[in-house]
Amino acid sequence: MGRIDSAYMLAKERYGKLGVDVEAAMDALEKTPISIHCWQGDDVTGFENIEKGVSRGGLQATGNYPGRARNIDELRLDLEKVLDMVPGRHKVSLHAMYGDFGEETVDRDGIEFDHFESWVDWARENGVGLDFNATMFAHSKADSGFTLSSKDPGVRGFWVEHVKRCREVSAEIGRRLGIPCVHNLWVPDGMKDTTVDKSGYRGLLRESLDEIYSVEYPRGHLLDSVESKLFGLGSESFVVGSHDFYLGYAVSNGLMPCLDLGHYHPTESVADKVSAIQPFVSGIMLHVSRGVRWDSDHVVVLNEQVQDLFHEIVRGGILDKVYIGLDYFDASINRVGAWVTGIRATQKALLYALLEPVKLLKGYESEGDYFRRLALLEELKSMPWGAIWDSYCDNNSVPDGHELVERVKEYEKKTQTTRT
Ligand code: RNT
Ligand code: ZN
Repeated sequence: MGRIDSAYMLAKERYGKLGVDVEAAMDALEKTPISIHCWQGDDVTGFENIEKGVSRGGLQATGNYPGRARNIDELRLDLEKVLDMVPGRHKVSLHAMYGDFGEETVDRDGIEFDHFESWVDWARENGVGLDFNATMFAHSKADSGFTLSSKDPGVRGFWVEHVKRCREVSAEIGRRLGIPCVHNLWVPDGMKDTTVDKSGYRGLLRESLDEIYSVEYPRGHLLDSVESKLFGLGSESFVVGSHDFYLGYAVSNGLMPCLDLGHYHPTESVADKVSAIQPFVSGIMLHVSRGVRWDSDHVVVLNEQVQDLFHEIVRGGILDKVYIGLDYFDASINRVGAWVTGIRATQKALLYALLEPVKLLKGYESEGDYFRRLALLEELKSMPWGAIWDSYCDNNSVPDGHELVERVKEYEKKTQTTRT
């Protein structure tokens, strides 16, 4: 027996004693796709040939590490490299600005499925599903700070048309791949300073959303989520699409809320929201991210916040109601390495949660034996879950954490550093 196998057998035995079915945990991990965000590869730039405007909607990728993907071929090559280093089958999340536009000038209100057909072919070749996002920033018509809630009917109409088209494209992607495509909507709308007509802006956002979501698509093709935010650069005082606004809208209109880990007060627990929200919605979309002091979109690591989130999902038995997406962009380190590290950290958090003896813990809790509950929760932290992760990677023919670093460095040397 090899080193990985014998460590796995020992770990399996220890978890078995607590009543944990390790194989079932690995199975559940295998069946859970992570939606890999395409925008980590090129610092949220995209492939449009249009005048972009000055506002980036507060989205700021910082760092200038060499090797940024400069075009669609390079981005796909990088994504293929990433897929080679993560276990399981996943999805790739596109943004409207990442269409295959070639030399064509296509404004946001002109996008069509044709611009994404080559992504569908690519997804098929690489065994992934696709998700989609309307791009509501980096455009002159977003420079005022308002899109769907703009008081200018021309601006508002332009963005309504964009989102309508994005949903149409998403539904077609879902139909072609036979895997529902999640269309997530986030708008940067808000104000820097004290806002007097908050109701007016929220009323307009609601009107726009009503028009957008009045078009229905089969749920087998398209699922809709709406993403809230607490504040952004330039929208420090007021965000039209706040958590409360979108939660209300999602519940009353059958949409999924999208919870981004960077979009709440730093001490607010997103994990705790899961069991509170889930009875009232058809599903929950997640943007797993890491804020450092603010919504900074650092690479996801296995920290307490992410861990708590997955514990809540698994303990609540709602993994099948949750759609796990990533949202971070770090331009200060190798971008492929950033991608892989965050995806694997997310999967590790899920595995760790799946290995928890939930039944035993719930039993202690209902008996009122809180000392046993506390002691076991502590003990679990030093259980050999890493051996199970290593074995899972090995079964999936992907490198372990050490070899992975060498592979990223090799790719950097051979491929990424040739990009100037
Ligand atoms: C912005 C939102 C949004 C974006 C992506 C690029 O604060 O988190 O999800 O990061 O659409
Ligand atoms: Zn997000």
